[in-house]
Amino acid sequence: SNDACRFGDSTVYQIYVKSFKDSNGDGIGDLAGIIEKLDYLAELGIDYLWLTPFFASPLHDNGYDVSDYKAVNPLFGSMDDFDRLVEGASARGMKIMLDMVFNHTSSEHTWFQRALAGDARYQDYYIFREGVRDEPPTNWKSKFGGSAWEYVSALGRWYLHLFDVTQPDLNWDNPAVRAQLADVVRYWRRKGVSGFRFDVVNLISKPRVFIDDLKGDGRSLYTDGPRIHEYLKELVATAGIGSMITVGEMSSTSLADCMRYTDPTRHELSMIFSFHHLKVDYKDGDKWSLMRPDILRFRELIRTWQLGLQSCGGWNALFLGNHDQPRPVSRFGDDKTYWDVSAKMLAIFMHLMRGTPYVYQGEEIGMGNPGFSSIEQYRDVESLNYYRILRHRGKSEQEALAVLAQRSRDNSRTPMQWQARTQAGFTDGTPWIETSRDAARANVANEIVDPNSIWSLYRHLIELRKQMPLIARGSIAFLEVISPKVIAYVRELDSKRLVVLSSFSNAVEAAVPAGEIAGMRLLASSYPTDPETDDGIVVLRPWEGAALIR
Ligand code: TEU
Ligand code: CA
Repeated sequence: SNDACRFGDSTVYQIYVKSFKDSNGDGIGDLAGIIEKLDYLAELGIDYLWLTPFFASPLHDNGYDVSDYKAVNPLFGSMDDFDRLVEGASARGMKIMLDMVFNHTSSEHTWFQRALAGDARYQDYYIFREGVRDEPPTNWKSKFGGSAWEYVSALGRWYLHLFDVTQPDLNWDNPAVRAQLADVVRYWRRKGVSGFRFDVVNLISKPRVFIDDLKGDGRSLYTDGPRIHEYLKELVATAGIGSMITVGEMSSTSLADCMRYTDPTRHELSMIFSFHHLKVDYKDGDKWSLMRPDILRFRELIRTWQLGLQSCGGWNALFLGNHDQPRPVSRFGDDKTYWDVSAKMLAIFMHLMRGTPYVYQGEEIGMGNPGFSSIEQYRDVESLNYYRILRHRGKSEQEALAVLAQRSRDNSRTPMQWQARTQAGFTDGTPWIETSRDAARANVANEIVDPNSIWSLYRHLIELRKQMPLIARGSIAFLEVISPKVIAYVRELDSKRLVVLSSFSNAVEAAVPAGEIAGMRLLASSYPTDPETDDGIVVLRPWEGAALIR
């Protein structure tokens, strides 16, 4: 079935609050800064703003370590700022989505502090195991490096942290925990929030018994766990958010589970983020081993997930980047010779698929990786940990830095580039992380006035989705292609047909028989002219992305 998701004509914009706009010169983006830019976001045509966590936090993981779910971190502003933001967005027809980090809290959360002080009730909020030092309960690894267990000598117990040691995992098998978290969602819903993103939500249901993972780091034992579907359904029902936009971040998930998460008849979530299509440049599955993206695999994963979720009426969140990923134009495009052409191809490819597109701040102006070359430039806990691990594994300083320059999460966390001036117009002070040097070519001020800019194409694509039911709710199928560097898909609704051709190549590539696009009109392209044909074959120019309609 092609049942339309209620959010098929919407586009979400992800704001990494710390790096979007600083209003008071302390070098840290804030809520008041977002308010200053609401007109900008409305002009781009955005429907939902997803804000990364701005709650009380010691910021060991930039806010994904929450110490009070109902308080605003004073570094980012006040509750009053938040209320003004909701109002200002609503006055411009935009809605707010918040990021709920419910797999873990900060170790500074009062629940964890009470647990550490010996309160049994709060110890049951987390995952503590009796044991002796040097013998962790299992061999599981933290996603940020090292063991997933930390020993607390005073208690003679270990606690589980799938992320940083300052991010203890919550015990969702405790009904009191589930009630507390549903209460947090209700709190923000009452404050005028219209949707939610749930951080690593498929990791919340841990196995009944904790055993060693003989083949890996533990993820096969705790991912999409035994009661995950039950817990999601319960959370959505008790928080009363079943009609809202909800997106689950699904770490190392399976298609079968994502079909269940988004099948509308199951009342779990409206859509999911999965990451398999982004791991196609991990050599042997290792994020820290470099390889060029394998486009054949990428195509196969996109196809499988698009068709899989279509088959059950489920729904994909469409994205190529976020605050944890390198910049798409540097990773899947060519940020040097074909900078704007390849950024435009990626935009067309992503925006016209079946799903709801998510634009990560700066993507709409083609921001690339900043090319950091010294460890002092990095801020992210994961990058700093892995720098040490890579050095320990015998990599030279230069080699370790070359890996970080491609893989660090800080690649996408540099300040948003508003203008071609000092600190790209992000702050009047010193930013918390260095501004990229590509602000001269990639910035809002220049692109917003140029009808041929990357930005103008994003605006066009966002508008098309609202105007054309074919894009919002048409079916999708994939065409056979000649070159392994080309992806071709077709959207159909009633008698309308849209063909999207995307070339992930620096060279000229043969795509499909010319008959596939005969008599069609160009709707969007990374080049100013129609695709060329040669001897009955559509031949794409370097990084050509073309959408044709009939
Ligand atoms: O990320 C979850 C996650 O597993 C990753 O994308 C993570 O960045 C990757 O595994 C590292 O290689 C979410 C948030 O988006 C991220 O910013 C947080 O750090 C993480 O959860 C913990 O809350
Ligand atoms: Ca600030």
